[in-house]
Amino acid sequence: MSAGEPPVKLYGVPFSQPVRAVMWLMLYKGAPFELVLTNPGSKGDNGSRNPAFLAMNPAGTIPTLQEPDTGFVLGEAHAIMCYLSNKNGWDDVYPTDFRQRAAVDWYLHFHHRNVREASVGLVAPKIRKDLNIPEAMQQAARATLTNALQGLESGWLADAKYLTGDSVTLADFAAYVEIGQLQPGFTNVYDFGPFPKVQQWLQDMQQIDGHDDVHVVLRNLGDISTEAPDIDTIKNANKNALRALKERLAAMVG
Ligand SMILES: N[C@@H](CCC(=O)N[C@@H](CS)C(=O)NCC(=O)O)C(=O)O
Repeated sequence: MSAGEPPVKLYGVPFSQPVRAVMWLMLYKGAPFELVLTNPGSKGDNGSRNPAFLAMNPAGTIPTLQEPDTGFVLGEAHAIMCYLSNKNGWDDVYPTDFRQRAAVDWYLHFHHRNVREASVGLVAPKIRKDLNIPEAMQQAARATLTNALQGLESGWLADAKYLTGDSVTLADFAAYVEIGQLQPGFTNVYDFGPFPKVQQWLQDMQQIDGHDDVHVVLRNLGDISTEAPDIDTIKNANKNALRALKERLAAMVG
């Protein structure tokens, strides 16, 4: 962001994995933003399926980015992260060397029907009961996730600290918000025992600036492995997450 530019608006909620990926990137890079609370799937005033929101993003999903000065709107977390990196010259997380960049893009494309299944199979069924995700779909999603983790263990992370090499990139932020949410300490709904390299990567990612700020929501939600959280726990997790975020953003601009 250049001096004098108003902070971008980011539509979303801290519970959303792809929203967390974008927020984490922005905190990591010290780029201020305004989080515009938008309830995923709701047709209400602040909902992502409200006609006003659909006019902005026809897919009706969060995150959505809007630049107040230019009116430019963009959906899809990975498109948003690439755009911000291009615009701001964040070449460390989205390298300009075309092969290194392609390696990041490779993971970002792979993510959608593979690692993203973590939410469909393990987290959403407990938190978003309204989605009524069929048991067969949950099982298929869990199997897909396990295959993807095997790919990370024996491929992407076999000889590298991060997914595409020795330094953190957009690929890591995107992957962690899905995989990391399953850890003990957060929802605790997956056994990472067979994946030591993935476990080490998870630990390394916890050291990346901004991790704690965007994960307050999961820290507060706690272990959901045996029982789905009640509505008060969900509300409090959200409230505390927003407070933490507000504090971090205030410290950044102040
Ligand atoms: N591929 C999209 C996925 C976005 C997505 O699924 N967002 C969910 C919240 S985590 C959402 O907005 N759901 C509302 C809906 O589909 O109605 C991205 O990465 O941005």
